Amino acid sequence: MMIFPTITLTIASILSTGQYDGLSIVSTRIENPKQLQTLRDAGGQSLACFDHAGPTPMILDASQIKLAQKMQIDVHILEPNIDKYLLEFEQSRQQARARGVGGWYSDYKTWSQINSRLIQVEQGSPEIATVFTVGTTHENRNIQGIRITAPGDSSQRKQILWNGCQHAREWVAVMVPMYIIDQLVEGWYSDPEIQSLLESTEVIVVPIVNPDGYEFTYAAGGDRFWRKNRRNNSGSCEGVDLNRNWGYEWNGGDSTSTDTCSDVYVGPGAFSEPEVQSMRDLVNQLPNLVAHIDFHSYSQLVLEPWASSNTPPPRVNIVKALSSDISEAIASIHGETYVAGTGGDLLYLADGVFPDWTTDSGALSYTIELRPTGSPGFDLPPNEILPTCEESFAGAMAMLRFVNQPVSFTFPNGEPQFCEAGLLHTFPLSIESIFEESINENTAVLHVRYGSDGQFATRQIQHTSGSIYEVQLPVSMCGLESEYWFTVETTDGTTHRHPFGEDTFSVGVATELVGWNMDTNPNWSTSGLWSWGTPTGGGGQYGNPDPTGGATGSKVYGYNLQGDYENNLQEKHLTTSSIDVSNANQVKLQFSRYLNVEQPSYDHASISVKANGGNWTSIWSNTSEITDSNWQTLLYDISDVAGPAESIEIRWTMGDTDSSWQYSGWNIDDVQLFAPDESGVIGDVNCDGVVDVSDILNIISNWGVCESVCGEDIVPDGIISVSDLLQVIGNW
Ligand code: 0X9
Ligand code: ZN
Repeated sequence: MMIFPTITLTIASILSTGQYDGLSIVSTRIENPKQLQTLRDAGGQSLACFDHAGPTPMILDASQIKLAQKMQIDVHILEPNIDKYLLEFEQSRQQARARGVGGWYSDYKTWSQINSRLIQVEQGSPEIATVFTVGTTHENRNIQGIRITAPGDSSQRKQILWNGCQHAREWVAVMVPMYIIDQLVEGWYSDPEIQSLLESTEVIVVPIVNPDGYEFTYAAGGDRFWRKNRRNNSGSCEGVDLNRNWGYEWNGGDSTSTDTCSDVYVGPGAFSEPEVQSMRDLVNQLPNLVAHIDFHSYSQLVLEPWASSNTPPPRVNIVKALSSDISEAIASIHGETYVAGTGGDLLYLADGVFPDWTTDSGALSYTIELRPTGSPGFDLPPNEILPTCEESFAGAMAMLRFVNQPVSFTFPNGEPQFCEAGLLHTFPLSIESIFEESINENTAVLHVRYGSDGQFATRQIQHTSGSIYEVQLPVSMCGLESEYWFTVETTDGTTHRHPFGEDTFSVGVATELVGWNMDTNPNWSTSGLWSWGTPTGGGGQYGNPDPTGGATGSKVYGYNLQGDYENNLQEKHLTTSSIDVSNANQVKLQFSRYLNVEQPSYDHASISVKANGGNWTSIWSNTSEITDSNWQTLLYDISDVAGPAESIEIRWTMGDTDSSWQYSGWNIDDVQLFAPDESGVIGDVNCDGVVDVSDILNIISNWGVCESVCGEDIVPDGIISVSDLLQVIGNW
């Protein structure tokens, strides 16, 4: 094994520098940006800027830890010996390489290894891949990029930019763009979908925007925790934070600093850095740039614009539709949650960042913070490189598909889950054009059938106003779920289907056992500041303020309708009266939620159920900070507790809470208990479970128009006709 001595040498050289002597990796509970600034000014290094969602990891020496404690910041030592920690990480890399699981993705790669692989990709697939130099750094390294698109004239194709590693220490953010390149190139030969996407799109990937900094994190005498580039600031501290150097809101004061020693140093001027200049010039040469992802680590987030303010970005619905597509696609691979939302809600505001600048240039732009969620931060174990790449590729594919599907369909109030049998279930649908195409508002159509077989009926969807349409979804009388999809035409005559391809939506059928729309006071029992009434939009010291009305109507049950919950709160409950569920063996709880609460290390919100006067069983409690800025409809299966019971009570709990950071707490509306219907039989008109002559007779005697929903209207097009007869016969 020739490779052994070199590795030992690297490890030895890491150990020999002594640069981390006396330093510890600590977890701090920073309360405000000023505290962070004070620690930074004293020479402390933050590993995650300022993160209001929880503890901020930092590298501090003994005196800085004392200073933090003096400011009443909780400090918890995670790693007292950084050299030992880095040595162990180095050993885990060595083992991962030796095992070789994941092939090229078994371990992180240096700048030159990345460049060699880019060249290999180009040499293997010159018809679709072209390597180019984006620009040159302070230390004269080339920033390399690759363009991937089908052969032929690409001037009319949409363009997407994916880049990694503005921040030197975020190693996995280099591997992910490399994997995307590999998969697209491989897919060009084997996957018809990727072939067709590359015929309509040009993909530009720049895996390492900051090669000087990246090399410094590997170098003997370098620093594994380096973030910035390597500008010589002619003083004791080097480097500019490239992701603070962009010309959009440059040096605006949100997570920025003019101190050269700061990790968020903005640089001497907007676009002062060669790396940022070259990426800017690249983007300026992409006339059809429609979407951009700037990959970072870590926290597992899909961050929407703007980073620099809480103002909604242009095309906010579309921005959110794509981030939720990306987040869902990521979760579908290994089940990992990457929360989608704005920086202001999920992380912190930051000025002068790359995706804000591309957003301003008209693209749909995101920051993706890769694995892990927290510890061990930048040193993601090598065996997680490949899974991180796989899930991120799925996210990238979601973006590729999205920009090639120029009409976006979204459910402003969420996708319906269960509907009552035999009713027209009405809900809003938003249909928006993503690019220039305009939508022909009279052509929105619902395609629906009962059960998962047979002919779909079509029903017109009415336009309400703006991008909003009203869907009236028929729900079968006999327990069959409704399966459905939508189409709309753009004025160029093209029909767009949602969901894409052959996919469909479906809603289950359920009977409402009991429901409270909160328009009248249910008079449930309360403690603390729980009360019924109209929320006032107050509070929001952290997170978002309360709403100013209900999900429907104006009244809700809320914890402090005037504002935030209290510090040092004991559990305070809102408890329903006793509910009879003796006739249901499966019970689902649905309600609308508008909740803001700090993460559960500090503050708690929960829901519990008790059966037959027994003990409370928790069915949900917050597992992270929650900052709702919209009403959401949520569904919980409470059959385990309520299924076998005669009667139940449900309670919502606020608290306990800790001694600081107040949020606006619970708001609750439209509480319903459902019992799902047993599945029905296709073709069965009278819900007796058999398809027979009585069903035919029913159809004939009700021949003609069906107002609302009718059992005889088996193909639910609103007319009882031959198509319904044929369904009966076909399912005899
Ligand atoms: O601070 C940054 O530049 C990014 N986070 S990182 O930990 N990788 O440094 C976040 C940039 C985007 N930020 C917001 N949307 N707030
Ligand atoms: Zn970063």
